[in-house]
Amino acid sequence: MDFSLSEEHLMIRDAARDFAKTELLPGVVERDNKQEFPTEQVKKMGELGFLGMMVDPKYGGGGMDTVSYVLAMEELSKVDASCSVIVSVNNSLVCYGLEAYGTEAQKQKYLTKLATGQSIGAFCLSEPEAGSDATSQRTTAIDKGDHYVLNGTKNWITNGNSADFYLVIAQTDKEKKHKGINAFIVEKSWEGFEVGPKEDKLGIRGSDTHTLNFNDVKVPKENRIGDDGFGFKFAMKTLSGGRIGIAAQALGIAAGAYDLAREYSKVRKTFGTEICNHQAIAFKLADMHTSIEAARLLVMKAAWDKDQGNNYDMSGAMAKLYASQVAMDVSVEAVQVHGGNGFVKEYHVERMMRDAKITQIYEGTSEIQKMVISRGLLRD
Ligand code: COS
Repeated sequence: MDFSLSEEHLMIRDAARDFAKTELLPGVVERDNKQEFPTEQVKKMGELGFLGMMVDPKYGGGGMDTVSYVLAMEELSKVDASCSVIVSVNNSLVCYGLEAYGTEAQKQKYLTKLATGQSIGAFCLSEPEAGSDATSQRTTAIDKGDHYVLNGTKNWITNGNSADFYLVIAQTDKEKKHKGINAFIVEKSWEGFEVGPKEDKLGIRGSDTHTLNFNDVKVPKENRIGDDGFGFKFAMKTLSGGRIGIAAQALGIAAGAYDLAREYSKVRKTFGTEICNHQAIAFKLADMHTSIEAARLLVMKAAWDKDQGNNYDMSGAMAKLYASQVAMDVSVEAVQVHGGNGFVKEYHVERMMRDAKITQIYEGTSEIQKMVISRGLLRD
C-alpha cells in the first residue's frame, strides 16, 4: 500500500493551491457579503482546465483521474467553497454525466464547451416535493414523437442563472414510476425556460442558487440522455460521483479552517503565552487534525475506487457523510479557537462554518448517505 502522491498529483495540487491563494482569496469576503457570482474567477478556472478535469482531451478536457480532481477540489475549497461547488457541479455531475452516458453528437455539441469552461452546466433533479425522495418527480416530459414537452419546477439549482446548459430530470410515464423518468439537455435560451428568483442563503453565497421554471419547453428527442426510462439511473449514477466531489469540498473547508486556527493560535497570546501553548487549544488542534486526516483517507479511497473501476456508491457516500460532519465540527472549533475574532468576517472562519453546513445537505443529505451505506451493507 502506497500513500504517497505522484509528481503529477503534487503539481495539480500545488497549481490549485496557488490559484486559490492568488485568485480566490482576494474578494472572497466581499463576494460572500454581496452574494456575488465569481464570474472572473470561473472564467480563469475554465482557462486553467479546472472545469473539465476528468474529461477526455478529445472533448477539450484534462484527461485526469479522480484523485487529481479531489486534490484540486480540496485546495479550492480551503479558500472559497462558492467557487468549488461550481467546479464540482460542472465536473462531476454535468461533464461526467454527458461523457459517460451522452451520445457522440451530444458530446460534440455540449461537452466540448462545458469541459473548457466556455459554457457552464447545471444539474436539475430537486423539486419542491422531490429532494431526498428523488423518484417523486413532478416535472413532466411528454413524448410528442420527435420532441418532448417539459413542464414543471426545479429547486435549489446550483449555477441556476449562470449556466448555459441544464441536465433536467423529468417524468415521462408516471405509471412506470422511476422507470418512466428521463434526463434531458436543455439550453438556457429555449422558449418557455425561465430562471426564477435567486435564493438568499446561509452559506456558499457566491454561487447562484435558483428556482427554474419549465413552461411547455420543447426539447428535441436527440437531447434525451440514454434510452427511454434511463433518467433515474442516470441521476443516481451521476450523483454517486458527485458525492466524491462534495466530500472533497467538505474536506477542504475543514482543512482550510484548521489551517487558519493553527496559525492564529501561534500568534494570539493570553495569560502571557501564545494560545497554542494552552492544552485546551492544543488538544482541539490535535482532534481537528486527526479527523481531517481520517476524512482525507475516505475521500481518497472513494476517488481511487472510481479510478480503479470499482463500485464507489458506498465509498463515496461514506466519504461525504464523514467529511461533511468533520467540516461542521472543525469549522465550529476554528471559530472557537479564534474567540471574538472568529465571529468577524475578515477572519474567514465564520464563513467556513456557514459554508460547511450545505455539505451535509446537497447531493444527498447525511440521512440519504446513511440509507445508501446501510442498503449496501445489507444487500447480500
Ligand atoms: N446507481 C445505479 N442505480 C441506482 C443507484 C445507483 N447508485 N441507486 C439506486 N439505483 C436504482 C435502483 O437499482 C433501482 O432500480 P431498479 O428498480 O431497476 O432495481 C432504482 O434506482 C430505484 O432505487 P431505490 O428503490 O433504491 O429508490 P428509492 O426511492 O428507495 O431511493 C435513494 C433511493 C434514496 C438512494 C435516492 O432516492 C437518492 O439518492 N435520493 C437523494 C437524491 C439526492 O441526492 N438529492 C439531492 C439532489 S441533487 S443536489
